[in-house]
Amino acid sequence: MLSEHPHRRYNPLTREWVLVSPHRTERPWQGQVERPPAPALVSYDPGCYMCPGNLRASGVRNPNYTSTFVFENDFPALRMDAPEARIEEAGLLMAASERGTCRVLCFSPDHALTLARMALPGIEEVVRAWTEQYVELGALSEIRSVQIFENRGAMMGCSNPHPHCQIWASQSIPNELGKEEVSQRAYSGGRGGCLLCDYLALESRAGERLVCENDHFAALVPFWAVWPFETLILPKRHAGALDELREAERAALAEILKRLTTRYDNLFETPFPYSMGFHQRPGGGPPRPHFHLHGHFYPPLLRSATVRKFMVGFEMLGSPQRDITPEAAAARLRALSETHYLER
Ligand code: H2U
Ligand code: ZN
Repeated sequence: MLSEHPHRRYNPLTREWVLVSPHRTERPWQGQVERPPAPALVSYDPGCYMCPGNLRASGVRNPNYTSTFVFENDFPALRMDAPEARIEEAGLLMAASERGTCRVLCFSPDHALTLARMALPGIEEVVRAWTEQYVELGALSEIRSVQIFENRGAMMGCSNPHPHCQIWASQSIPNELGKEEVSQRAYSGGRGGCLLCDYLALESRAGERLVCENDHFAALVPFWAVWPFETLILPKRHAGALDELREAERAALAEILKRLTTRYDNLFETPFPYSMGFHQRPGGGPPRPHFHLHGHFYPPLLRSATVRKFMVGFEMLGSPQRDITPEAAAARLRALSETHYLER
């Protein structure tokens, strides 16, 4: 029934529903067609504000870095010195000042690389840098959430092809992390155990939504995926954040990231656009042993490199909807090679 007919599925992390309409991709498309993204070809771009030795928009010059490189965002969305303020009128007009800090992390000095095409030791350096940032920013007394995310490709609003991610550390727990935290706490309080440990055990038995795995991590299309080729990356051992991972687990995370992003690029043989990021245990408040570290990949492409999914219409007014089943998406991703198409 689920592979053939419209139905809805429940996301236990957000407690929201998604409408699934199998076969709807067969409808004709006369809408917007995107320009397929071209891979960046030069290893150094004199006009890039992230390449080593170049000037940034702020006038600060980047060092001649050789591995990862972190800098304070020159146009931060959050500041540590935001003045304290609060408005509350009849529970209808509510606002509060928000403090935080924003950083940019370059994955590599090589302008042409992507996670998929970086060598494993380089990706391990990226995982190490993410861990350090989580620890360093999370230790600030006012910070409760450290959100690491990568926007990849112009289609996702990424401003620069140089391999990089952003880190926004904030005083409040943002909406998505907040929903997942509350759901995991409720699940654990109600029956014991961990929501994502239990979920991964179910998925390992079923197998049909798994994309790839190694000793310590699994990548799968979640049962409740919204985006066509959305995936969830889960550590197999319960850990709340990157700093709880052992050395071998961090290496395994780097490995699974390379294999998954290579499959993504191979899907349409173009650099695959996405927003990805990690949800990690928030700070402050009560202990949060129920929180399970995970990564989300949200790619917008639907049926080719040139047709994207729009979150409009029913999705804005009703609920998200998807056209291919998560099982069909997982089967397609699983069938792809782990050798990058540019390296064949
Ligand atoms: P994207 O990940 O969406 O491409 O954003 C890049 C970030 O880099 C963006 O937040 C910052 C922008 O503010 N940036 C600098 O900090 N310095 C610069 O010289 C240009 C861009
Ligand atoms: Zn560059």
